[in-house]
Amino acid sequence: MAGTVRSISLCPNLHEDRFSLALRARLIHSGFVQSARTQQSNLANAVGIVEQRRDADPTRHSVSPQQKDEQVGTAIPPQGIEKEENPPKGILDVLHLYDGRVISLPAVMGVLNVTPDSFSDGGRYLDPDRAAARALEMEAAGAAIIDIGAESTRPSGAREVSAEVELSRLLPVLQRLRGRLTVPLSIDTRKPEVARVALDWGAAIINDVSALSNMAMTALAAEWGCTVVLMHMKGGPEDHVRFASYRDVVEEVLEFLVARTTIAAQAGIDRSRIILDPGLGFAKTAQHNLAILANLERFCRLGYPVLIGASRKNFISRISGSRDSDVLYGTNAVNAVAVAAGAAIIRVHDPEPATITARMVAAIAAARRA
Ligand code: HH2
Repeated sequence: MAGTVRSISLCPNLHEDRFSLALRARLIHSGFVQSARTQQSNLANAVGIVEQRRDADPTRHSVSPQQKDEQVGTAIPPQGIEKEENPPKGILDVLHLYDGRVISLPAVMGVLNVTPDSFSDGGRYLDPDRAAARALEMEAAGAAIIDIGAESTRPSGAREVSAEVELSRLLPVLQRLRGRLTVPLSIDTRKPEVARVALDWGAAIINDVSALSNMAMTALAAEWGCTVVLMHMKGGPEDHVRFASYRDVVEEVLEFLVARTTIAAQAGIDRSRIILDPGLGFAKTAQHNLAILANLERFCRLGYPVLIGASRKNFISRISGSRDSDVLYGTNAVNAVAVAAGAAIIRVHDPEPATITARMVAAIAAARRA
């Protein structure tokens, strides 16, 4: 099994290995194979995880035999879901990936945009060496997942690019990260051709801002057994701003996400592989974003891990001010509220402050439950 696991990042295109991995991950999830650290659920244990990780060989491959079934990520204790919500056990305090790795929740997802035009870091990481260095830097700063995207979805002026262009930006970075990045990679794309290549190169999560609107993407996720982020948006990245109109934004986004989970389940995607995201800033005004954040517990009560991507978005600078420090503090405030409400993953450009924020809020939530 150890050789099988290693082969996912070193020998792309080995279908048998992929299916062995998917099967093992399913067995772990269903309890037939016990994850070594699944039972850890308090702050002391979480700190222990980090200490063990620091002792581990820092040069190990992205999916090494030792790393299999290990929790990855920071010393953030389990999230603040109220007991009476009775979330499905083993899903919300940890996230099991198809390759056997386990992420402690809440977790920080570091954003890496290898684009010329992303709204906040466009052009900074087009050079593959800089991009790879940034991924490793974010990992060192506490990111438990690195989300890499090669097409901007910014609210104004985003242009769809071809799969070839996306891949030409992504591949050199994936090549440089292979064997160097310890934490899981997520691929931010709407295109199944792009997602397939990223999975071949070791990605474990598909972050699809169109919530699997392309059936080929749905089939791909089901085939691999990988985790998928289903995000709410109306329209596409090019024109979603035009669709920022709702009868009741919270109800409509909830209904949309529940409907997408049904479609995913019908296509054979296990519910343990689904992460939900209300899509802050996508076809939403500042008021819509605030309404969602004010009602975030309702999203978390659906029983799926919830991802919140507020980092540096327009509504934050409108409220907290537009200097870099204003935007950072505003982002931290949103992340604190999100984790307190039960969000499992916060997607950020600045992993270090997000990690500290999440750790602090989650520790308070754990104390409240104790
Ligand atoms: N936001 C952006 C991109 N991808 N994915 C999810 N799941 N949730 C989000 O909120 C989200 C996302 C936009 O941010 P960024 O990647 O920094 O910008 P750009 O799309 O311009 O590259």
